[in-house]
Amino acid sequence: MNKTNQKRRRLEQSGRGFRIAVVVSEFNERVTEKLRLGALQCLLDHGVHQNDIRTIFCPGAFELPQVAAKLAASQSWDAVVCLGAVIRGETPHFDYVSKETARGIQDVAIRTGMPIIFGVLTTNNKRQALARAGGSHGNKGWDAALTAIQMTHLFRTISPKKKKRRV
Ligand code: INI
Repeated sequence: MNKTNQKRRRLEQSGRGFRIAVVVSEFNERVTEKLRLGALQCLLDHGVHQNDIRTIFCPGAFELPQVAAKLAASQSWDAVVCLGAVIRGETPHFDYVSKETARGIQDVAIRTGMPIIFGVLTTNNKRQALARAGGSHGNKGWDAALTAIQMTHLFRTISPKKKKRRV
């Protein structure tokens, strides 16, 4: 499968009117740029207006939760999509970065009650990462953006905006 004939999961639900922030780690940029493009395409394909999408770049995956926390605090977004690629090297560094990134992102999500989506690849090598960034295993950036739309719908179902009571 390549970029053009990939089967992509889609939603019936639209993302029209949703405001979505996408945070992209620049470490392993060759991979994360492809994740970014996948996420952007998914949002546009689901009706999110390009003016309602903001992309922010950060140095590495470890910084993703910090940026997500700032964005959540601004209360300007329905969801934040975090994109990164942590690739195993020769030292235990991979374990610290990958675990703390995952923990940090979930921490922000639970603490803020906002959908903060984990679109971070954690792979043994660059080949595996590229396969998941628009290659034979799909595009996890696309999947993360889809999850953001799903979670925004879900949260609106759980906590609908209160209607004004008539007097
Ligand atoms: N950051 C990544 O996003 N991916 C990696 O594979 C990676 N490795 O392997 O080192 C990485 N390290 C940098 C880290 O995310 C921080 O930017 C850095 O430690 C400064 O806080």
